[in-house]
Amino acid sequence: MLIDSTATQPSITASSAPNNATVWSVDAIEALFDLPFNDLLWRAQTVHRAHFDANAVQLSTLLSVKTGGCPEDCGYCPQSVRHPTAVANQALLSQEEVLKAARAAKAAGASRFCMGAAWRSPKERDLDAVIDMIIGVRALGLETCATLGMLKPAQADRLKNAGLDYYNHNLDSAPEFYGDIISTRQYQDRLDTLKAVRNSGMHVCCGGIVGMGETRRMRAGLLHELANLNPAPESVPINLLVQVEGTPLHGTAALDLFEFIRTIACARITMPESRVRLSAGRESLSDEHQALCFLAGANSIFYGEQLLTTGNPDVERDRQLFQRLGLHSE
Ligand code: SAM
Ligand code: DTB
Ligand code: SF4
Repeated sequence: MLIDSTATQPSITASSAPNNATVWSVDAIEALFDLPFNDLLWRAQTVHRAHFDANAVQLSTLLSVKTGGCPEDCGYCPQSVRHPTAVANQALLSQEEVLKAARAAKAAGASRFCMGAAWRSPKERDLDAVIDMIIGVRALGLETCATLGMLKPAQADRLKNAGLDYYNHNLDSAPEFYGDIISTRQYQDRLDTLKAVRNSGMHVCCGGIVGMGETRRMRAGLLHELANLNPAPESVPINLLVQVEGTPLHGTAALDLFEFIRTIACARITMPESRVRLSAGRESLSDEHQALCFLAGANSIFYGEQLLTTGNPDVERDRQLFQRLGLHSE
């Protein structure tokens, strides 16, 4: 006998807040994670199709504009000055170096160019230089994104006025796990920066990392925080920890990749209108795993051979994958 298990499951739904915002509890998100894999993917794909072209994937290219030597102690990050990694420090690039990379990204087909800096927070003169980069990249016809660490409201306003389209600042983990990973800044600091970005009128890019030794409930807790930012971030990068030698998290037990795909599906269901980005860690995924991530509702990737300091699939491999899957870029 064939049984439709979706018909026998208790319904898992979000409730509505007085201002009509959708509210997802950690319990409800954990219940999504607990669904049979096929039911979860079916549900995610249904939500995905109601909001997006199911075969379109947005392409963002990353460039590290200032590398290494960061005073923060994020346990996953090869750029922290506190971790003995092989990353070579690089001072802030010139505008011309950045524009050269942006032109190449555009020629390869990227629609957004993301500039990352290993800072706790930018100084005013750093911001002056990054603003010149933003103006130049935008003039090439690319969307712009930057991730520069914590921002004060006036700094967010300056970036918005310079034309920055997106600011990336991740929550990284559930609140209760955060202190195990980072001690030099608090969860509330991150929420404050996100508020400054939102209030400035820029689009918010905010996600996290899985595979850091967290529990399923903590993965649900991270998505709970993201989905309830109200409004949810426009762009949600889901990173699979890239284990770099010398970082405290090197050697963490690898996450079951089905659990990674479940995380993407739960992000899609709880943030139906957001771009969910299959982010760091893609180089270690097979084509088949990536196809399941797209089926689960991922509709954005980092595109180009390099993330910030670690590798990413090369452009040719991605072109072939898109062709085999009938995907097109946006
Ligand atoms: N310094 C700024 C900050 O922390 O906000 C901007 C750059 S920082 C490298 C941007 C994000 O990259 C981090 O918040 C984290 O989510 C992600 N990241 C860094 N190292 C990673 C790793 N080894 N694996 C997966 N994601 C990583
Ligand atoms: C995000 O969520 N992932 C990107 C981007 N935002 C800045 C960074 C991934 C970094 C992976 C490790 C590295 O290359 O240094
Ligand atoms: Fe510094 Fe950002 Fe790396 Fe943390 S994630 S150590 S803040 S570069």
